Amino acid sequence: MKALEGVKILDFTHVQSGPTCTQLLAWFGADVIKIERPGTGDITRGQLQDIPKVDSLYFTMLNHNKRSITLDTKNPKGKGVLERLIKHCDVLVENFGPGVLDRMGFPWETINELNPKMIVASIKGFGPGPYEDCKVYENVAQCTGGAASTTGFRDGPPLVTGAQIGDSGTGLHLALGIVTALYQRTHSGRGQRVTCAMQDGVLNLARVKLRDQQRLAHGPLKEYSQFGEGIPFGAAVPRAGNDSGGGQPGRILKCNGWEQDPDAYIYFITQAPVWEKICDLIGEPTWKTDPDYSSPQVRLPKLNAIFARIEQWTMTMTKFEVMDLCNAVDIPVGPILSMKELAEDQSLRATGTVVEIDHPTRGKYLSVGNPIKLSDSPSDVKRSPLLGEHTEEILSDVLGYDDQGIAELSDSGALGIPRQIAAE
Ligand code: CAO
Repeated sequence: MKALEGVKILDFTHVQSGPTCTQLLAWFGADVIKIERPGTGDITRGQLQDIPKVDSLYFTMLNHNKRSITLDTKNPKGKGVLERLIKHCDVLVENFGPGVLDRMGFPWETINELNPKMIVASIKGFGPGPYEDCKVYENVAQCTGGAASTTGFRDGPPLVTGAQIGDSGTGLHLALGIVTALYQRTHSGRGQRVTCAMQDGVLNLARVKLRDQQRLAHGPLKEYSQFGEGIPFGAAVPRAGNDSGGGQPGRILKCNGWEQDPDAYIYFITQAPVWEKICDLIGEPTWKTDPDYSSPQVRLPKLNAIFARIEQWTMTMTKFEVMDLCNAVDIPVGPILSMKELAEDQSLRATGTVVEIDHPTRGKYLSVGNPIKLSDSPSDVKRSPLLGEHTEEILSDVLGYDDQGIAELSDSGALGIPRQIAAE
């Protein structure tokens, strides 16, 4: 039995943030019923398509282990089906634009009346306040949540990151809110609202930068490169390039082959407890006792020169050779792994973090499996559903519609383009 087996999720999500959340719940065993607009479905089915008329990887990689029903929830009969699904399910998850559920006729009060045990989980761009009515995408959240202003190099513009901390990060936060509310429901018997704003989710992930903002009031941030370079700090936390956020100086250094390979680099941390081992490895044993180098405090103003010396050493080897030598003496380092290297990594395949999936119209493709491993609830990754693949199955098996009921729904246009009724 899987951890969330028996939990029924009405998945009203689209694009990336919401689907990330419901995919996780599905991997843990929940029955996730995805409602999609007839005709188009989740807009990502058609976005960034690499194969014409085939569900995009954008969609397939975010919607595993779900069932799909097409339903026009603005159609009166479609609304009836939605009401029955609300009564049937434990959780409704949505990431529509602000006010969409209300306009559809399903504000929280109505849902709570239909099913007082239902947990209603929502992602919006912003929480209550001046921007609450704004629509938001990934990079908007990265910019408004503090990540972009603190990412990049001091003398360059703000940068967004390739990790989808706005969408997938907020989906993760929401998933935790949902299972927490489910747990509370076991005691209270009541549903509740779970809301997560993307700005808040990003700020939570950028919390060390709000830490640094407050430290600034008490003096310069000495672990930032700009301190060693003698550049004064301004009023706000600056961009710190590849400096480590954890108080232990770190940089990305070139390795052998960097001239041809854009990923021939390694993250190197001059962590205080392993300083002596670093000195031995790079061939500077006198730095261990030299009062100009032996303590973290005296090293701070010289970090650029120190890392330049370490880089002379890392450039003599591949990133993997550096990793092997460093890890042999417990020095943590991070080779910059490309997506190609990760896709080909057999150990990630063995753990199910990278999985190969077969899809009826696409064929085989790679996806990221469940990164959260439960020893008693293994995740098997099943392909994403085709648009409306489970419409009849859900109507009959889940909601108890008979053939005539399904035909009436179909004729009304609630499931898609109405059936042609023969002329009398
Ligand atoms: N049947 C009938 N209508 C449906 C439907 C269905 N099954 N599913 C959706 N719709 C309708 C909605 O009712 C809504 O109509 P109205 O605007 O007339 O009320 C309409 O589709 C559009 O909904 P939307 O505002 O959510 O979609 P959008 O493409 O305009 O905006 C997005 C997309 C992501 C910007 C917006 O949903 C949003 O801000 N979401 C919250 C934040 C979020 O999750 N962002 C992350 C997205 S991933 O980068």
